[in-house]
Amino acid sequence: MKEQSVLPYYLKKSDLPPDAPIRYEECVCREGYDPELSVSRTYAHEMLEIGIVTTGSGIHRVLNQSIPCESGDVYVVPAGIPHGYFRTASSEALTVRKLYFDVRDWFSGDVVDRDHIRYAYGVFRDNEVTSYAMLNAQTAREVHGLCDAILRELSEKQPEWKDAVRADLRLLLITLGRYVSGAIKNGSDAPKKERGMVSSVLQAVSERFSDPAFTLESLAEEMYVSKSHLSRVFKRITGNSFSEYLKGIRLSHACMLLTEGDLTVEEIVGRCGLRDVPSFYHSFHRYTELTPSRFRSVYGRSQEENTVIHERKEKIMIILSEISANLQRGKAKIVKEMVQAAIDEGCDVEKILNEGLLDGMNVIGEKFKNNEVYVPEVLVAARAMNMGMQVLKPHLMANGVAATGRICIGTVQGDLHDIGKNLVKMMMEGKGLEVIDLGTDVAPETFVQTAIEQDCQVICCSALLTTTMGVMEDVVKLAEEKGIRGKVKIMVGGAPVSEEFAKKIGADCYTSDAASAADAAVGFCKA
Ligand code: B1M
Repeated sequence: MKEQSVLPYYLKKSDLPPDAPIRYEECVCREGYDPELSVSRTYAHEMLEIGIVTTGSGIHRVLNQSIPCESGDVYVVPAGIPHGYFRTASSEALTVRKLYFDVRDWFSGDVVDRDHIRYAYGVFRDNEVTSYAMLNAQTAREVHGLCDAILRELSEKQPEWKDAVRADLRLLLITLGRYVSGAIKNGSDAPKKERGMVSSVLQAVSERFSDPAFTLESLAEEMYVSKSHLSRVFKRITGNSFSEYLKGIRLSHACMLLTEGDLTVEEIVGRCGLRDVPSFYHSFHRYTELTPSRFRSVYGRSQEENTVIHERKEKIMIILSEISANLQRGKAKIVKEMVQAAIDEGCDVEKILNEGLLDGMNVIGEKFKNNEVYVPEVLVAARAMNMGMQVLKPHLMANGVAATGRICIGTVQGDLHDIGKNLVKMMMEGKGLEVIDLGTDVAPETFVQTAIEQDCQVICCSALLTTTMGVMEDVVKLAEEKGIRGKVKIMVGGAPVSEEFAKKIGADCYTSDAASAADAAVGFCKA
């Protein structure tokens, strides 16, 4: 009997910051299944999907294998694996909650590396499928607990939530990994040492499957055990022969490569540690019931799509460099048009901002410093930057989510630089904050008076000149004098400002860029 009570909810989308490394989806599944339709797929190969069946029962189809699923089951699907959930005619609606963990931005270097694959790969329960893990309701409780912890971190630990969530996600993956190992057939009865041995094998496979020289023999040698012993233990605990298991991993990786790029079969064989093309064709067909080219045509991008994507990327690169070049020449109208063109091509707005507009502004800044251009050139470049930002603004806003809070922002007294301040304002508005813009050359009294009269939770000060940074300290002091320090946070930023400086003057927070300033402000407003 499955325990449904452990699944009252999972992470709620509305509670996640917009840039959280998690995508959330709840899907009500179709009736019946059709292999041609089971194409739901984690998008990037760094993504891991965790699907929890919350109601109903049906079929989870993974790589042409059908696994009966019911409420309480948790599936861990590594990236790139085509799969789909389908309800059976007699069952109540089959609902699956899905979490996608995007590890690209989150688990760099040693933390994640291939951890998620390591832990998610190759495990099954009472089943022959080797490319996913199916966990039971008890596991769900633990997963649920960890997700709860993530949720708490998200709401309580702003702005350090990224680190906290990263740590929790890691724990989550490790927990899943433990269950993945634990879910191995008869795993719970096997001696600890043997289970440890099998975990090491699973780990080694996930790390080294692409090496054709990787075999059970070489592994046994490294582990100081006999090949036959290792093979027996592996088979007893997993129910799979090592060679079949390794082949499964290699083939599932081949599936991913087939669907995601335009590599030739020879290249794919090379990258998956497979022996040769003819044996690949043979095994692939046995594994998926499709030929590689049929698999690619069903699940992957067509040649035309790949060409279109490639051409689009190139076109976007050209537009971005045009934006940068025209901004440097102060061609505001062209910059505006180019920004719109980049948007029309589907380019990410942050990419347009960073690799187009800010890139151009940085070049101008450098030239200004080296006396290669002078104030008039910088002014026209700044105008072009502002025009470009105006086009981006509604798109940055559309990316945001509703958040409540009111802040006031300005560039401090004596300072007329407003591009960075405007960017911060835009990002904050994009996150749903109400932003009162005090403009440039703002006196400490204006900041503090506005915060009192308009009931702001945060005062944001921007400064670009070393000579005007000191005004920020006056803002902090005045806020103290007026008795609002307990309820109003003060954030500072701008090129010459630093964390150390912020601490020294008693500000609450320093951030180096507009996006993290907006994150921090949302955190303060929620607190
Ligand atoms: Co002036 N300027 N400028 N300038 N200018 C700098 C800042 C300078 C570094 C150039 C240089 O010498 N290399 C230098 C300052 C040296 C210093 O003190 N350390 C300088 C100088 C000396 C001057 C004048 C004194 C020049 C003169 O007249 N001889 C003069 C001062 C005028 C005044 O303010 N009283 C002056 C004038 C101007 C213009 C008017 C011509 C123009 C400003 C136009 C405008 O803003 N509307 C201008 C510009 C454009 C620049 C540079 C080239 C570009 C600044 C910019 O907009 N960057 C700049 C050189 C450079 O930075 N490379 C320079 C793009 C913008 C997006 O970045 O503002 O840093 P930034 O914002 C960043 C982060 O800092 C952060 O988020 C943004 C990115 O995401 N951020 C925050 C900003 N505020 C934040 C607040 C936060 C958090 C993050 O929380 C509250």
